[in-house]
Amino acid sequence: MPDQPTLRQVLNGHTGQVSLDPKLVFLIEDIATACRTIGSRLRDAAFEGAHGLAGNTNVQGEDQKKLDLIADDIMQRSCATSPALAALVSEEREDPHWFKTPEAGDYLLYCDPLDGSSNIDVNLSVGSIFSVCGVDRDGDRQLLKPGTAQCCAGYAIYGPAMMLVLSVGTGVLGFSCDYDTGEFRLTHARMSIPEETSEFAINASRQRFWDAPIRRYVDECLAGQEGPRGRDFNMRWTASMVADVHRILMRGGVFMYPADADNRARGGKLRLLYEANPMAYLIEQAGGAATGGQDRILTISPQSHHQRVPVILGSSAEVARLAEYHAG
Ligand code: P6P
Repeated sequence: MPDQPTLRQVLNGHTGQVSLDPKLVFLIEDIATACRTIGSRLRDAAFEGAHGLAGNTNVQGEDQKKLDLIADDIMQRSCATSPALAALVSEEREDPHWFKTPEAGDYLLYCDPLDGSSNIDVNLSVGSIFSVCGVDRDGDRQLLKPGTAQCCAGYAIYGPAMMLVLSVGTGVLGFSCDYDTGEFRLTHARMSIPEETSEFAINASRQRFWDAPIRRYVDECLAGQEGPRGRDFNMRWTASMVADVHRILMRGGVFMYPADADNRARGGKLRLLYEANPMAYLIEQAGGAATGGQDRILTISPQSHHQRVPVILGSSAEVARLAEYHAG
């Protein structure tokens, strides 16, 4: 029987790592319950005929998988009764879902209920991403907050093991699911990113669209020991941001989904409120850095709920090098 502290014990301050508003503890536990349920639905999907397309598209114009909608419904139902949750912004919903008036709720939840869903039907890692901000006391319905306003961010990764990785501003905590009891237990007490790395992640099939700074960075990595970097590099691309970010939190690396000639008119590929901001928050809490190429992601002032942004994040020395190339 594992004896590591449970999520509830950590959130209630038993390990001395966090001290939280009890209403935020309730919300994080409700999010964890949703992720646990999503994880079990993914495991049973083949038996429930839940694979494949739902037959419609989301606000992004992307084909929705059946499990995208199932995960969104689970997240909404699990958090609907959370005592302090005012509103939910979801990748799968065009408009925010208000549970309570801003006066009656304390927190706002932004989520990508099932990230990387193109991996589901081929049984590769996917995840759920979440971000929490406080409600403005003046009661306005302002949901467009910069990443610096987050009070909690994290993800669940549905891989060989199901994990919940989160931060409330005091470092990054990793919890593994004990399938016998369903408890999330603290197995990674302080996740941190090495400053240096020899591993990069980018969708190389987009090379023809890249700007010069990205092309230069990747070419130098590929040149290996004989090149300007003087060492060999490894490349990974999982088509699941959660899986790539988790690998970087575990062993370092740099993840790039930059603006390019093809996506620049749309603002980039990844969504600011429920992908870039929560992941940038985690990466910075783990000692890394996160930019759109040069400027810090967390300071971007959102203009719309589903705004897309370029993302470069990971080991700080590599992110700084890429910023230098962009400046040059
Ligand atoms: P591509 C998944 O759809 C996602 O939003 C991220 O999880 C992932 O990093 C990226 O898109 C993959 O994009 O162009 O490689 O399919």
